Amino acid sequence: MAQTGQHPPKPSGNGAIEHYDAIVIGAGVSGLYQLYKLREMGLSVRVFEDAGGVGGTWYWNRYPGCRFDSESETYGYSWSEELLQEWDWKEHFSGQPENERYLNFVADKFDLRKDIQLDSRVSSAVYDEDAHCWEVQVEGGQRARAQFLIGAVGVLSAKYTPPFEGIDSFKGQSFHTSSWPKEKVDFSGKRVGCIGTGATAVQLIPIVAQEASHLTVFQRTPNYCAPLRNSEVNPEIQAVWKANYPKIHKKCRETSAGFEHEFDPRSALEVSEEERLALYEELWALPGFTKWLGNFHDIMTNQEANETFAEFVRNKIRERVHDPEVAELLAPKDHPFGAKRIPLETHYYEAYNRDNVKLVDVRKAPIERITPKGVKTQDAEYEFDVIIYATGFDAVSGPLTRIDIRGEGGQTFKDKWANGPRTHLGIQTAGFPNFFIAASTAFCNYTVCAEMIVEWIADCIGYLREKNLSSIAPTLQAEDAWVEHSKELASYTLLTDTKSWFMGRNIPGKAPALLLYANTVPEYRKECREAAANGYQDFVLQ
Ligand code: NA7
Repeated sequence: MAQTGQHPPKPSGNGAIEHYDAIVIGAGVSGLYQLYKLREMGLSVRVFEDAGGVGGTWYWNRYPGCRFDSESETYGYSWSEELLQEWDWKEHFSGQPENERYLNFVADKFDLRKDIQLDSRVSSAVYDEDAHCWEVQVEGGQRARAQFLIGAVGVLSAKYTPPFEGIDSFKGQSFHTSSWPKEKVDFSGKRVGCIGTGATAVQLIPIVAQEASHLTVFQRTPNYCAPLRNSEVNPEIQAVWKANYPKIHKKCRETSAGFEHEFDPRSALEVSEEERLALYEELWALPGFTKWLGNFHDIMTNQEANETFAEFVRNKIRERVHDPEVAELLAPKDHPFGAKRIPLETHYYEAYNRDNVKLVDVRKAPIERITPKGVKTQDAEYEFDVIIYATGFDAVSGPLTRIDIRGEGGQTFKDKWANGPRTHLGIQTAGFPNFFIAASTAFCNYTVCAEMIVEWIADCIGYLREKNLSSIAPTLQAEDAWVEHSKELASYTLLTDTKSWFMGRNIPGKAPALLLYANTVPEYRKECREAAANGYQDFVLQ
């Protein structure tokens, strides 16, 4: 698709300070909508985007097999009926190229490009307490000021590569899945090593296995992967979606996690084993996250209930993987089902039945170093032409703490969040007035909560302008209460003891804290709505 608008050029950096009403960092799902909303309200807005194009996650993650594991019709924006009617999703779980095209289509349709400066990484943002505004510095020296600063930097955008010794010595090609090149990587005839078995690797492994001469997968922790069951969207389905979008979106706003699936109100332990297994088989045959989010409600809160499904999944793995030893290695036993993000897969387990695929257990013999030829574990050395790092992200806080953000009294955002996120509503943090985080940090179908947050921010800015107020930030008491409330909700789940990006435990040295908000979507929406409806009582307004 040819893009129709022009992006503003990046200035040399020696010019005068530019002034806007609002600066948005990031042109992904949240940033594009935030720009649209604020511009509709008459604000002058500048978006600074690190990448060479719009799309955020869907720009960067170009690795083979990258796709939604949300149903396409629920992930697309809900806020423009015209857009909904014009866009045709091709697959039930749309792939990266189509998702990137979609976000480019949105940028063109709403003439967003003229306010989005690409290749522009924000290095710092400093609050000017006298002027109640933010001064932003872009790498290269450009400076811009605005009353409002919105971090629309996503939750999984700061890639993580383990600091393996010798990592730069490797003579072959190496790629992190989240900064994959635009040009197709040709694996044919190549020996490939893939480090990691998270949701990303699970999408990529079956495809690379087909192309490469040999693939070695380095697994530290196996995951409970469930079948995606993707398919093409036929014209009849497309028509049904187009006739029913308001209903679809309403449903997503009413369910616990922002999908069309809803938990079964029964306990897994109150039904007979026969009934339980019948539901598990039924869920297993369905596409998407039904196996997680359509399951018995206590799967996520009761260890015993969880174990009934965990064992069901292990048995599915054992059925599909021919070599019993490999099957046991792939069957998770050290954490509950759903305590880590469930990867949705297509022919993942079958990849291990191929002669050209080898699974290496790096829990038993960890990776010691990267060598010029490949990967050295404690008990062997593997030679590769290509190494793929599918090693994840410094989630949620990483994208923000990598920017030098300074609030009142010169305090740094990095220090403020040193022991985990500190916000009120996940949107604002005390001592950083007029700074908003436009990213969905709820356990939620991303766009569903992101849209709500973007709208909350726009309404809040509208309120300040209407009342002629210059700044807003939550009180410390409100923030403390939110942090405690979030911790309490987390304590009712099975998430907190597992080593996952949900808890920040995938990053050595990062303080463990549940990085996502463990409430239901309707409850979270209610909390946000009430915080505004009561005249922002929990906030300091100046
Ligand atoms: P994840 O889910 O964080 O997975 C990263 C993988 O990398 C995981 O298997 C890790 O093993 C592995 N890893 C990380 N460091 C090492 C070292 N040092 N040695 C061996 N293996 C290592 O990231 P993804 O990109 O797959 O998915 C992130 C989210 O993106 C996903 O949840 C979706 O929401 C989209 P570990 O499990 O830590 O033992």
